Amino acid sequence: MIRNLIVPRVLGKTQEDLQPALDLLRALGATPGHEWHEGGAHGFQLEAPSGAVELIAAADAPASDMTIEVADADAAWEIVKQRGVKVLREIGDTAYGARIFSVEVSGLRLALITYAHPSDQGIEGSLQAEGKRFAVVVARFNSFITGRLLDGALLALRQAGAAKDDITVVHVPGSFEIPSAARQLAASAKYDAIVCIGCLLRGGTLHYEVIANEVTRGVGQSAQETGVPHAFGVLTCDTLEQAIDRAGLKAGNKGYEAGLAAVEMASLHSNVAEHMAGKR
Ligand code: DLZ
Repeated sequence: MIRNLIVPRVLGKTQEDLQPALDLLRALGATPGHEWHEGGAHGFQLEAPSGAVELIAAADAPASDMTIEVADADAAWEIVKQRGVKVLREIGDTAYGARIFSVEVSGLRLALITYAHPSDQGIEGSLQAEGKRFAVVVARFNSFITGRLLDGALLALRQAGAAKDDITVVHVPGSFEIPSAARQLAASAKYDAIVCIGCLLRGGTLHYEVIANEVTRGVGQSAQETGVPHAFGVLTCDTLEQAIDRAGLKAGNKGYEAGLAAVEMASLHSNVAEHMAGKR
């Protein structure tokens, strides 16, 4: 039975040919998935929270190779403009109430669409991190894994537009120490979101359960009591192999996902505050 629908697009012969499209899609929030490099050929899968293949019967062929639904087309438009990507169609409204624009990158024609104005669907955060400040708390224990998670988190924050100087990385000995450092940072009121990164490997001891419970509870408590969003990028794995898989070597990088979650929650936090103040 079908497990995944993969639509391959050949964008050139070298990695440089596809790099602009890869960079843009990552900047828009696509999660890096499986990638391969063999005999001078390269493949990069990009994942999204959901995907669909649309089969169309119509007199006119669609003017794009791929349609990407985004939470906020205007925010995506800003990202595209900042990167100087070739615009095929300026942003505008459709007859069916959507916001849409299209661009061409690496020869790929992309249509970006938001089906209804966000205010019609409720309040959402966007993946725009400009002007927002982040702290990343990372455990040194199992640093082979946490280093990769940290790289993923920093990549997500930077791709979303966070300035280098607006990101503070704090190192702690192990996952058990994450909540207290996260709490101190959150309480300083200097950060819009905190990203927590660690790796717990079961190893057959009770200690694992104790630390796993404590770090989860402590991070949640810090978020609730300070009101500052905390993204949870702490892996709890039975084996090192599982941790390697989740640290970007095979299927995704949980640090990257936590970075994106922090960006979205920082944005959501502002949007909800604006809504409460009657501005939205
Ligand atoms: C002690 C310990 C153990 C057994 N396992 C892990 C682990 O898998 N991942 C992790 O991040 N930290 C571990 N630690 C260290 C504790 O988190 C903590 O740093 C020490 O108990 C000192 O307080």
